[in-house]
Amino acid sequence: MRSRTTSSELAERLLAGEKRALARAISLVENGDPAGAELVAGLYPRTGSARIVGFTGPPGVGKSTLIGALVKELRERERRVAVLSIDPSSPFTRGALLGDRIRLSEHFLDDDVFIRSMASRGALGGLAEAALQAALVMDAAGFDEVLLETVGVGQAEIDVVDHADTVVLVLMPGSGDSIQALKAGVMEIPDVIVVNKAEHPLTDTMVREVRTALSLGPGGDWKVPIVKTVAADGTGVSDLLDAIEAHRVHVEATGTLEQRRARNLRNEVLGLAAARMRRRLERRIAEDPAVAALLDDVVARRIDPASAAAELLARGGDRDGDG
Ligand SMILES: Nc1nc2c(ncn2[C@@H]2O[C@H](COP(=O)(O)OP(=O)(O)OP(=O)(O)O)[C@@H](O)[C@H]2O)c(=O)[nH]1
Ligand SMILES: [Mg+2]
Repeated sequence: MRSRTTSSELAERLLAGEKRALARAISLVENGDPAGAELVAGLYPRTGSARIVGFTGPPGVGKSTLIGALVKELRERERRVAVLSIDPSSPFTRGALLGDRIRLSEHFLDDDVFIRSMASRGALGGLAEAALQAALVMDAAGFDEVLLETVGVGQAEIDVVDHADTVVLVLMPGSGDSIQALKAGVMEIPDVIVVNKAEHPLTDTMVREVRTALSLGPGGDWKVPIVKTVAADGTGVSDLLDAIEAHRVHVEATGTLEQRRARNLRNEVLGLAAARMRRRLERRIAEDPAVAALLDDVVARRIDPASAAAELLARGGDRDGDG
């Protein structure tokens, strides 16, 4: 079959680090093409050597600009870098802005830099799954660093940033909501915190607030560094990279990298399964008249919601593919 031969050929070109093959592979997973899933399944044993760094934070704090500056810094340190920018809130590939910004720069012709954006368009709840697969193929393609950008919305079953070995929270002066979320323990403590747009006069106030919020938390064996950057002109970007590398050295030295990856992968499997289950159930509700009738019974107060949920699950017998 055509897809089978192209798939092994594609895998070979991808493992050789060919950017066009990587772009093609990501399109396959983005479109939910079975050839994409097959490709990832075959490549998975060849993943695990890339360092995955996740960047999260409120909209507009400068994550993409910062990543653009980091790519430049990483190239100076002779690393091969892949970037995946994920925007779950937009039906458009708004992250194209990131691609454009870097494409316009010297990296466009650089074989050792690969940049891709993904939005929710078409992916129908499968965005996180597609993004994780994309991160895996970037890893398999031999990039030393895979940078993931997501807006911290935290309402999905899986947050791609949890795939990372190092999580960087990007804030800017005035990101008060995030401070509250950190204080309240709603937001997981990141490994590195950036206060970007540090030319702003309220930067040091912000840094103090972050420090206070962190001091209220559990406090492990890693002291979360707070780095000030002006992504727009590159100020502090080298310090940020040093902080990210220090974290890497720390997790490797203490053996927590393996534990962390094991925990992340376990959560990914559960998250992916839960997301698929949810999509199946939603489809069932939309398509199966018996399920629609069950819901009507709940509305009419003939059956309570918990009993109806139990019945919905007990019906089982899925015939509808991969969910
Ligand atoms: N003043 C100032 N502006 C900056 C700095 N870094 C980025 N910006 C600007 O902030 C705006 C948002 O930057 P982005 O990099 O798109 O921010 P983002 O966090 O990726 O945004 P989303 O992906 O939409 O959540 C842009 O207009 C940037 O030029 C900085 O250090 N100082
Ligand atoms: Mg962005």
